[in-house]
Amino acid sequence: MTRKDMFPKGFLWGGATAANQVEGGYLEGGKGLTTVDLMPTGKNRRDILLGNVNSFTPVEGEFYPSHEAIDFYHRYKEDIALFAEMGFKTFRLSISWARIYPNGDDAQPNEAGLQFYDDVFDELLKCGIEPLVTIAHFDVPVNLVEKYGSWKNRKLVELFETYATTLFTRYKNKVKYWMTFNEINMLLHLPFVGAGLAFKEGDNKLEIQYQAAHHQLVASALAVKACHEIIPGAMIGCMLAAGMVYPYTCNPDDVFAAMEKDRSNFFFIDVQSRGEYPGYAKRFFEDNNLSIEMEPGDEEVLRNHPVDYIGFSYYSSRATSTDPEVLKNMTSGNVFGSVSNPYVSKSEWGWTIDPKGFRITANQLYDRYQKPLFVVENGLGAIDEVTPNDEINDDYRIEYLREHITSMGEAIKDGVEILGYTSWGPIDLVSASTGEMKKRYGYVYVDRDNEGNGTLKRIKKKSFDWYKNVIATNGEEL
Ligand code: BGP
Repeated sequence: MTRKDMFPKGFLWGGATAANQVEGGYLEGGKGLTTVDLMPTGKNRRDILLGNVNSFTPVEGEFYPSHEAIDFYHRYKEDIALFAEMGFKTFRLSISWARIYPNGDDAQPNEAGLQFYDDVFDELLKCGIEPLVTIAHFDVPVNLVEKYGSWKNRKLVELFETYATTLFTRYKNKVKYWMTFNEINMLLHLPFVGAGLAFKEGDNKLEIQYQAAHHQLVASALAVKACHEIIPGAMIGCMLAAGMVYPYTCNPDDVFAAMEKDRSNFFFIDVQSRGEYPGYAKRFFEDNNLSIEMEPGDEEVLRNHPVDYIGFSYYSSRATSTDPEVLKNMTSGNVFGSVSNPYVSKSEWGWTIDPKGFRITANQLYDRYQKPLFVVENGLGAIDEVTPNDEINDDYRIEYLREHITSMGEAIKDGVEILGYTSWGPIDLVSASTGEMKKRYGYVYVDRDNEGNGTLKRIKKKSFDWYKNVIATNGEEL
């Protein structure tokens, strides 16, 4: 398929990862334990992600996939060479807070951790790949959870500001594109993942979540401020787990319910981009008797330091209804439960596949914020088979990506400004929701299974050459 001039010159094609899902080396180079290091595979995982955490050290008999992940910590040169071969213009990675501040509240940063990312950035820049850095992608140093209760405590704002400032100062000559919190709305859905929140019996969970949200929002604005002060010309964005919520019918009750669901996600970006709490959020706090502590000066910080661009992930659209019968028929979609939509298909993990929804979502975000967007995650998690000749014929992945990239191109034609596209997991990595390895997103296969067996060998899939050509033709050939 050929598409002429759909993507602007300089469009940033690439791939996206997160420290905890690729690095491994979980206690190497002075790194401290993070929340993700306590998330096992298997039946106990879900409960922990939701914030029911019984142990702040790894438990004997459990398997923790982040501890070794795909060993990017030792193999980053080999992996970056593969990204360079595909022609990546950018590579999205996150920095592990606990590599820089092992306990989160140390007086001095850990030089070995800082040096590791210096080395990674140097390797990327040597290959002509622009780093795109997420400051916090689902990991909080465990010490901060135990000592302060993580993001529910105001103290985290100051500690995060110190951490972010350390990064800007150290990497100011190497990194121009930044993002504060990955999928900031995740803290409402998987609180231990999004904000390191571990609950006790009797806790008012909703209030704690929104208190943590307020702290992250202020911390994010302070990071924007510091970034602009320290790195002139840098761009720093927010990051939303996006995906429009469709009303199941045109019954106004369904339409309103869908709008409310959308707003529960937009809430974060409304604050980060428009710089103030929206009226509907104030009403929500009142209706639910939530009292959120804010300090004098917070409003001003939020107002004065909005983000430069809107980063978002898109995997699926969602749907909702007010009809109890319809609500019985649910499906997943990146932990956002959704009513099953009869007009679209689903992945092997039940995630809705809706390329048109991508165009709709991009338009919706641009209409709302009028700021450049950056698609920083999109992709298909699927089971891959390796043939005896070491081939992986992942046509299903190519098809998913082709349709989504086409839809993104349509959004650009609609007038939406998009800076770039980094598909999720250009190399197979650990799944955030399930901890599995067999849920694969990569153009590059990694020989490792759910139990941690395998040689970690990298093998190019069929999609590798396909994506290489997409980049080489700037999206003209899909
Ligand atoms: C997003 C996260 C990523 C990533 C992706 C795919 O929510 O930002 O970290 O994992 O989803 O999800 P999963 O790994 O559960 O398939």
